[in-house]
Amino acid sequence: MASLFKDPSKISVYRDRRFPGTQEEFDETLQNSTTVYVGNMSFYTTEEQVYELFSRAGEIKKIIMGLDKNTKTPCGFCFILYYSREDAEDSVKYISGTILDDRPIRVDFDWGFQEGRQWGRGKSGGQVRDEYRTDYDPGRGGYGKLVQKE
Ligand code: GTA
Repeated sequence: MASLFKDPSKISVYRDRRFPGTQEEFDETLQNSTTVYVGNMSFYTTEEQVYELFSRAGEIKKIIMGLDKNTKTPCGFCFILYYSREDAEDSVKYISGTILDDRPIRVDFDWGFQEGRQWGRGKSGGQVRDEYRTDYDPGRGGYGKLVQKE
């Protein structure tokens, strides 16, 4: 069956500022990658829960939990490395938007895990977008980090 993800411009809206290559190289890497990124996770979701849900799309090689660089605790995202491209595509197609720990999670293709990418890049140590949040989100430590500082 033809892949649903032939058009690289539609494959992911996220562009990692730290990818060491051109846009063309980034797009090509995404087309072939067997790694996915999972966002909007609860801080309390465990690696075991992630394994249980994501192994429905295929055999998992490795899970890397995203961590706050100061506290070293989960900060709401992770990377999942599959063995096969087809399983990674199924994960994006069927698991993205489903509910994990009462939250709709987002599954996105990723260019590949590198040491260092597990850490939140926000000034506070967590994820960047978490700092700008103005809502109260109990699954993510209450208010966003910038609001908490006010
Ligand atoms: N494959 O969607 C993704 C994705 N995200 C969101 C993060 N990662 C992702 N990977 C894929 N798809 O390894 C990866 C990163 C890194 C790890 C942690 O997760 O590659 P991060 O979330 O802490 O930081 O990364 P990231 O990704 O660099 O920041 P983000 O959230 O995209 O923000 C980008 C820029 O927009 C920043 O300059 C920030 O200042 C600005 N920004 C973000 N949100 C807001 C907002 N609400 N208001 C104003 N500015 C904002």
